[in-house]
Amino acid sequence: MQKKKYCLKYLFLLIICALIATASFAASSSTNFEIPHQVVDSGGTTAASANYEVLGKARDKAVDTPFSALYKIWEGFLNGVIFRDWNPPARIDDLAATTGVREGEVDLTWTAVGDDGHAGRATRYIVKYSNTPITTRAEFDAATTYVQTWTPETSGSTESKVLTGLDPGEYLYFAIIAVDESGLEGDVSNSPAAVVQIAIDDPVKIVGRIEHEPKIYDPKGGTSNLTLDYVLNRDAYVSLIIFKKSGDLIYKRNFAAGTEGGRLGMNSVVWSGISDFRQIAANGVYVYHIILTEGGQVKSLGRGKFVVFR
Ligand SMILES: [Ca+2]
Repeated sequence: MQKKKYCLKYLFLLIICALIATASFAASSSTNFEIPHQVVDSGGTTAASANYEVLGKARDKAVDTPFSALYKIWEGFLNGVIFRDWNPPARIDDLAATTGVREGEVDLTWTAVGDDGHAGRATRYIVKYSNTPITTRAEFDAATTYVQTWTPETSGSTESKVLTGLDPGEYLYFAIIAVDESGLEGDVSNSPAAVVQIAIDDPVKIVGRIEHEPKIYDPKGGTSNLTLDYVLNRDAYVSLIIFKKSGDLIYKRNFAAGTEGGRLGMNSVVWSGISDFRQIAANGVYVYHIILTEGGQVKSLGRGKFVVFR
């Protein structure tokens, strides 16, 4: 008789414990999720919606009740169901970088993406910069982090941010990844570059080196071009001059401040191999200079050599 009484006591305790366990689940799943009804397989183990995968078992038959075209699942309806977000934010593909207004600044703009692709709102951004283009995840990870605590705008909104404290005069490439609330990361954005704003009185200079292609140039009767790429740290009136190695000037072009050849940032200028005397350049070694004409002074900002061989 005494034994039976104890058994009943334990049974009663077990029932109480089970009730507490169910109640504590209800409290921990108060967030509402909307998922297409067909994804919920009552009593099943796993199903997927556009953005959420349902893991675990649906216990309650309430999930069979449609709510418009959706199931609205809220506390008490499901037991032991875990929603796993598998959809990361979309890739930002329109990031733009321009020289900022004040020393050490660069301005970035882009269109915000969402928590799930282009839907919703991402949770945070990872912003990186580097002296070389950031085109892969490995390059992104290796680049320098720009520390910020920006809150992303809703998908589709224009983001506009000023980066400060960068090294004036540097030519930097930027990239951004959006991260959602589950910690899923989108792909690396496009990687635009800009010159970091210099101090007001910093002199004009070419940032880095002048790149020219090809190294051995065949003018092909003026149908091919020698291309020179260089980065200026501000708008300036500059000229391209080309000499024969003997010292004879054969070509000169001026580029007004703010135009291709004389503008802040990357410039790309070409020479078709025709001299100012309307002759195709003869075989030999040539020297070019990018020169600055400012306040009556003429100064070389950079130079290089190439060979004509045709
Ligand atoms: Ca997501």
